[in-house]
Amino acid sequence: MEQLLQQIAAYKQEIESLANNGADSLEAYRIKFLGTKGIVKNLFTEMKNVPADQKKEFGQVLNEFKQLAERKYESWKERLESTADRQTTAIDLSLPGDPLTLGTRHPINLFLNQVISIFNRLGFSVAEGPEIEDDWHNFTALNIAENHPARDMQDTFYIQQNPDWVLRTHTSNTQIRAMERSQLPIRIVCPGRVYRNEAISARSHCFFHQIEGLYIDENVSFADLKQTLYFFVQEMYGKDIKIRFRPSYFPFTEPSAEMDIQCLICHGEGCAVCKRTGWLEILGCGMVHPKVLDNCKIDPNKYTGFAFGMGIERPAMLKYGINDIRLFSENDVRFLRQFTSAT
Ligand code: 2U9
Repeated sequence: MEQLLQQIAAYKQEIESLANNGADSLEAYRIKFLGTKGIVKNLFTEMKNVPADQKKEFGQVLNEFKQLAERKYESWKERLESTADRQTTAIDLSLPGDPLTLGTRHPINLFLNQVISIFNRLGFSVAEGPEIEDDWHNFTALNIAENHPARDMQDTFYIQQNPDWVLRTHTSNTQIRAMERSQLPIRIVCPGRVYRNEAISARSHCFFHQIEGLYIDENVSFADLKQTLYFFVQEMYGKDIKIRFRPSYFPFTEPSAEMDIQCLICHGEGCAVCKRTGWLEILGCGMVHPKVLDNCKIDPNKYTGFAFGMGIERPAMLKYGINDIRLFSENDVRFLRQFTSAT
């Protein structure tokens, strides 16, 4: 009797310590304790060896133990069933999935990436530079004189703490830095944000984006410039695009020119977009001024180069049918979500 009671106490402990694992463990438990050859059955067969005067007491202990083992089985089973229930109701495979909201590329970057990819194919790599720039890299090195109107407070944002610093007015600062640093030849395009102190309207903003290009080597000619830019617009707007060059003036190039493409809307007939001229001005360009080469310690007698610059917002507005430049910088997701493809 004593021995049996000890045995039962040990079984009770075992039952209490069971971790309530999965359905497999539950079945193993059922067979071990409650099965036809299980522990409970075996203990009942031990009854016959218990002295008659102790049978009643032993019977009670045994019944109690049996109930404990059965309760354990029932509660364990119940728990398993209820979690299985929850799992099947939580994931209803017949419901439509949650849509994955993918981000979209900003139209400015879509346009810039296309321009960059065309110049990549001609061997130009991308160079980037600071948006807060010193006077030398934004103006002086570019042959923009002290009294040039571009430096005027009306056009340039100056940094209050240091009058030598400006918000760059073009990405040309990056070309100057490349010329000061790089091994020749140089073949780079410089995309980025630039700042001008202008009133904000549907047509103009106090910051916008540019891409400029620079190619410096021995024997680079104006013919190279024309062919490169012609290739660019053909890739961008189609093989049949018509172009023209008009003479112009920039302090950092000599000679300088502006390049027009035939109007994309009226194909030269004259319309509101091209102001009845049949042409759209798309970029400025020229041969790098010898003084600019000299400023960057490049020998102008040995090396020549061409440069160009174009604004991004105007042609991007034309391409995507956007009528207000402010939309680019308002971050309205209803606007941004409309640009879903790479084109
Ligand atoms: C270096 C030397 C020369 C870059 C150039 C232009 C002409 C030009 C404008 C286009 C529209 C600026 O965004 S815009 O307002 N740019 O017309 N940019 S040549 O010439 C350089 C640049 C760097 C060292």
